[in-house]
Amino acid sequence: MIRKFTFGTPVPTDAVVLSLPAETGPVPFFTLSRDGDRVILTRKLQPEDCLFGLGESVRGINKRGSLYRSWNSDVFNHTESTESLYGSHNFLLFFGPECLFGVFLDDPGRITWDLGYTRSDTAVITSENGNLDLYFVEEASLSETARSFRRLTGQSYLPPRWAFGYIQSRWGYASESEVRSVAEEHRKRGIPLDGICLDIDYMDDFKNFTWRKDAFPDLKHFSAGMKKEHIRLIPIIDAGIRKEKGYAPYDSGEKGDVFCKKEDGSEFTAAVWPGICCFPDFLREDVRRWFGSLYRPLLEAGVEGFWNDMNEPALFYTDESVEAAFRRAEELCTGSSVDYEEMWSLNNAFSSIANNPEDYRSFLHEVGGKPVRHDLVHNLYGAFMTRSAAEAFRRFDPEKRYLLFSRSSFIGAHRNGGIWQGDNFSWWSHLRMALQMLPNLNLCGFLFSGCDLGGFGCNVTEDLLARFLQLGVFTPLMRNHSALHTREQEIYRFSSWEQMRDTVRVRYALLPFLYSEFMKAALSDGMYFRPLAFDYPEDRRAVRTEDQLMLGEGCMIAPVMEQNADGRYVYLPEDMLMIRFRSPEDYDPVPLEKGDHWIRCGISEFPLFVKKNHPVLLCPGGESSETLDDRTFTALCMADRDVSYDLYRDNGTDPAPTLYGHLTKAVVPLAAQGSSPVPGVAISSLVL
Ligand code: MIG
Repeated sequence: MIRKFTFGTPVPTDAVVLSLPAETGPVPFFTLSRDGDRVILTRKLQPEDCLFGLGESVRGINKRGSLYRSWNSDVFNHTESTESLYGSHNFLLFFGPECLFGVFLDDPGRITWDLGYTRSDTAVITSENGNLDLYFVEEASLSETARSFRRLTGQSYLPPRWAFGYIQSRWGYASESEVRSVAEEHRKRGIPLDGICLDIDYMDDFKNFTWRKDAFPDLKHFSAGMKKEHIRLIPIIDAGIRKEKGYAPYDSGEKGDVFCKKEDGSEFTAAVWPGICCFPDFLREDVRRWFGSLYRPLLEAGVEGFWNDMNEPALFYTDESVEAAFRRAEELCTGSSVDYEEMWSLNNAFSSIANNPEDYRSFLHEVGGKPVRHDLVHNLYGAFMTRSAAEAFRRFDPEKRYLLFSRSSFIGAHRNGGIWQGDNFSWWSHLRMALQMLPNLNLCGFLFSGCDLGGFGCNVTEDLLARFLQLGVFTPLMRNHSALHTREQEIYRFSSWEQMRDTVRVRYALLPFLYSEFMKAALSDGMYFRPLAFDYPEDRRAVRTEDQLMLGEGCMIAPVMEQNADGRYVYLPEDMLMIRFRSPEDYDPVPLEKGDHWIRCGISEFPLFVKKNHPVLLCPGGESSETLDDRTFTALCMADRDVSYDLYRDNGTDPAPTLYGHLTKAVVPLAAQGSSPVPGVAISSLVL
């Protein structure tokens, strides 16, 4: 059951697809209060209550105990205490012995989530603007509540099949020859690869929708050549458009009056990579159409995938924010020296030049012909940029699925694209953070997601990259990405590249299986990754497990996330089959009983756990998703009855993926168990 309440005059956010009548009268589950514009929801928490949700945010799977703010932010450098990341996903599930419901604030402005932070027994959710639709979702189980919420917000984005391949990315690849060499280094070593991202360096002076003619003289020819080798180019597009007469996107934008303005009617400008930029008003339909049409030359050059960046939007500086800092400096530096308090003020004055709150208050959008201050709808900007791109791809070729993932997002954008988890660091703690974020992203609809494997900022270590990749085997987006000036992070840069290659090869052996698991989750409004609580709500241990995830219908992952560890403890809420992988050809299937287990996992090993009567299908793999042999499978299953498997197998780009069928051939005959080298485990081969 879904109930809706409306406060003030909400701006359309495109978050929900069902239009429900708003109720009047008291809201359920919370005490409601007002403070000026603010709408405040307060609820007592019982000791055992757990909170799941908030999508992209730091800390645990269970969000209880901390404070979060919905305010999309460019936060390279984020840590455990960062309150806001790149996206705002305002859905939270309350789960305890006496409660089970979800609350969704369809509110694009700033929200504070004090989830047992100020008082450990109280949750306080504050909408700062007070213009919002408030939804309560109540169903019989956690999974059903999640499903009901997705019915409200719409089916998750479906990427093309090739997007499940391994993608190599690095800020700095600047020419055809560099990209070609990355491709060759992978191919020559047998490291599977499906895509290479082009970061801002492919552009002419970082100007959107241009590319450097010296470095990419014939992009169409180049991309066609790469595609023949089953490698896609995935260029980046940023939000800001450089203000420069003679640059076509600026000229047409100015002509169409598409850019956000200040109150005095002048164009709002701020510096980002290309220098001084204007910002398209993505909230306007005509502007989305205009911006979307700018992707066309790249689509015509054969590009089938994009990533959208800097769309919080990130602002390096404005004239105003620089002036304010200098003014403050002048105020402080009246004498010849400053005391330590003044020194810190000075420091703050300059560090708030970027992404300054005043700047976000200083420009306007147009909604329904009326001006709306940016800060009141801030969290929609990236989502509407994604929408603009997705709508353009559908217009360009309605028969095809494109890859699209964005940095900034809001619920609703999950229908149009995936997201990556932003600028993480090459830290073990960020490996754990990535894992913990994934189920909450899924809960908010973002199934196609993954982190920068190896870590974006600072220098990766060889073992950390290996462990990141072992998580990446299971994340729908499997992309190795790193920042300019950091240690080179391509697999082939490391002495143990063969082990990492084998890890990627396992991904490809599992690709048809993981693709099917993804499609089943997406098409049924389900979750690809779930907290263990969803499958074992009665199991107190499972409910509090923070370092393992359920995957698809019957799997569980538990990656090693500590340096120098030779394994880890894993909690099995029921009997499961462990498959400890070293390569697609070399793995240990081990049936394990419910309970705690020390699982040995040397640096080149990683486990997958599978519930009884759920087969895992391994194919022989291949160097790309398009060349892998997906007709020959080894099915592994701990079975006490005949089982079958629903396999999705299609051309990978049709708008609707097709179910190959109830894979009757995947029936694992009980008899096979007798001949299995592992007692109790059916290992059968099948050829489609
Ligand atoms: O200010 O395009 O998150 O993935 O490599 C940094 C350069 C801009 C931020 C993205 C990152 C990308 C980088 N970008």
